[in-house]
Amino acid sequence: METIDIARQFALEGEPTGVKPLGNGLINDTFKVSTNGPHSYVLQRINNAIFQDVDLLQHNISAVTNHIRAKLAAAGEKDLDRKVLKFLPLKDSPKTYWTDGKTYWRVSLFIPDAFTYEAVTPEYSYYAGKAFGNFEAMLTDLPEKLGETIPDFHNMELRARQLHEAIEADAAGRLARPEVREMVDNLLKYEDEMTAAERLYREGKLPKRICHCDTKVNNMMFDADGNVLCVIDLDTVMPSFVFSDFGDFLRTAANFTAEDDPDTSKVGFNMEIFKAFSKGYLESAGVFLTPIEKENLPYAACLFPYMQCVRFFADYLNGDTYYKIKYPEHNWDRTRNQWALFCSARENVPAMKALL
Ligand code: GN1
Ligand code: MG
Repeated sequence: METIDIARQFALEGEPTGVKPLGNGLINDTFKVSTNGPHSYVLQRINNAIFQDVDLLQHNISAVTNHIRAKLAAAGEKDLDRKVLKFLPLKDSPKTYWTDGKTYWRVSLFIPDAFTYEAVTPEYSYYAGKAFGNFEAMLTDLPEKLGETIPDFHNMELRARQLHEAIEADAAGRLARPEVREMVDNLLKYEDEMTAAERLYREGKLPKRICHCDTKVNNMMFDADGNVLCVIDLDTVMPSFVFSDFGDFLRTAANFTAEDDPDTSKVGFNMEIFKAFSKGYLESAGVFLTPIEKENLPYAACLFPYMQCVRFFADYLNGDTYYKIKYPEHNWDRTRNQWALFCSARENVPAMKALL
């Protein structure tokens, strides 16, 4: 079926008139649908090889967006459709996704005059920190239990195991190159240090909370004046350590360059962004964070470059089966980039501790 006909399965206002690609996510395929009605829409093909339980996925997303919408409405917010995503039901059912048995699709309202950025200033980072902290705060009293849309998504022990399996299999024969082997040695050296969160959790010292788990800088929408509108890309909202949201924002926003820049001399951890983001985050999340969570925020800033490095590298060794790539060595460039970022973040830990 053509994408425009898939859009027609949803309860749109008006008729769809055109479909064109939107955004640059590494997992789902996203399109903008224009119509002859008052709104445009976002049509997304859900990658169901990765999100295998689409029913659970959409249930989570509805629970989260309805809860936030109700809170904002109660607080007197007027611009609700720009402050929280709104997913549409099908024409003939309350379900918020459509499937032909092979592919899975959903539609949300397109938010007009909204912008996402691949890089932000300290000022924007401060607002983003506040907004992500707020997002977590609003979900602390979510009545429904959320399932894990990707089980153990940010579990570093699992990610390390997957790396060991990828090394063992060397499916694409990429371990033959000395610099690739060297990356294995680099990563294994820090495995113990980086799996500290899972140990703290088992000892009962670290809680799981509902987190966004994909707080890449480009998942925050701003209006034309730089005010935060809302958080997008809600597929991975699930119980996790708060380190996920703190760490993944900094992994993308505090890097001096993009996560896949092959020139690693441009990579580095920007402490100005760290300072501004932490300030915003602690202003909104500080009220519910425990001392252990706060103490470990510098660890989180190192953990996410490390975990992403492990994930990109495992995918590279597996022959590029998970992330979309634009050229054959893309995952290798991402790996080197995230390794350089991890090293830079680690050097800055004393400065981070001093700031916090
Ligand atoms: C993926 O879909 P996107 O591009 O927002 C990935 C994240 C990674 C990110 C790396 C479900 O996010 O975990 O951090 O790529 N999402 C999933 O850029 O694996
Ligand atoms: Mg995204």
